[in-house]
Amino acid sequence: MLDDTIISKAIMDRYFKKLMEYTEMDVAIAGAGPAGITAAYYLAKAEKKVAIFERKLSIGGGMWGGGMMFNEIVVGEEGKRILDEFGVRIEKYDEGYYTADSVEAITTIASKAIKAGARIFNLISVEDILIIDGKVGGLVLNWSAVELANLHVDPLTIKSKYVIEATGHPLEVLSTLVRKNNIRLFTPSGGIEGERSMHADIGERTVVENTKEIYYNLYVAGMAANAAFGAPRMGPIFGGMLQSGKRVAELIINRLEG
Ligand code: 48H
Repeated sequence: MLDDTIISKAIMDRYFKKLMEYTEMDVAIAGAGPAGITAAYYLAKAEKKVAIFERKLSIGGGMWGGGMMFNEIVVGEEGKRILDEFGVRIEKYDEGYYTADSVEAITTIASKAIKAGARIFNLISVEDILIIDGKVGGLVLNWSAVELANLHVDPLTIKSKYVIEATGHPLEVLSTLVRKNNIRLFTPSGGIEGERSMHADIGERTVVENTKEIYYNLYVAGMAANAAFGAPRMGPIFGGMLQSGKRVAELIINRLEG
């Protein structure tokens, strides 16, 4: 006969063991969209200890919805190479334009990241950032339910050598960092430059260029990178998100191993 309390104990035991293991790590990522998950995959593949904290019940950010809820995504040549590496099926649409089923894309990328050793903690919101000696040193976390219910419950903190801000358009981690601390970011104005209107070609290119360290030990990736550095959005072409995730992983691996 099944014992109900063994089921409860198994979940609590296993979950808290998992969470305890990730109180300190190499890289903590805010946001499990395509950029954050791709970054986690490449970091885990390089045997770095990495976890993603995602506010929502579901992972995948804006990728599920393709464009206007049509669940197909478009990628260019470089995005195609990354999707090939993940084993996502793609179809050529035109010269330099490829499509993939957005559900297949995000589930496959997430599965590869987790199997490579990355951990994803869903239902946890990043509400603040840990600063140690003037540098980013980790994330301040709370249950998303606490945030949603607007309860007065204090958060918990984890430490990481590097943090990746991959929360997409709203740029939540960076906005909090700027709002609460009198600091200058590594941007031209020293502040958040802000996202510009649509231009797929420029947006796709700049999202990779803008993937970099924006404050000591804090990197921006994905849509957050363009929002931070004042570059355009690019619509439902997702190759730049994948390239940005790969790029941020490479930059941090070099720092960790350099
Ligand atoms: C924990 C959080 C918090 C928080 C947010 O929006 P995303 O999909 O981000 P990217 O950069 O991987 O991909 C962007 C892409 O989806 C997109 O929007 C594009 C290409 N837009 C172009 C256009 O023109 O519109 O994922 C971010 C994730 C989401 O799952 C959020 O729930 C999560 O971050 N998140 N998680 N703590 N404070 N804030």
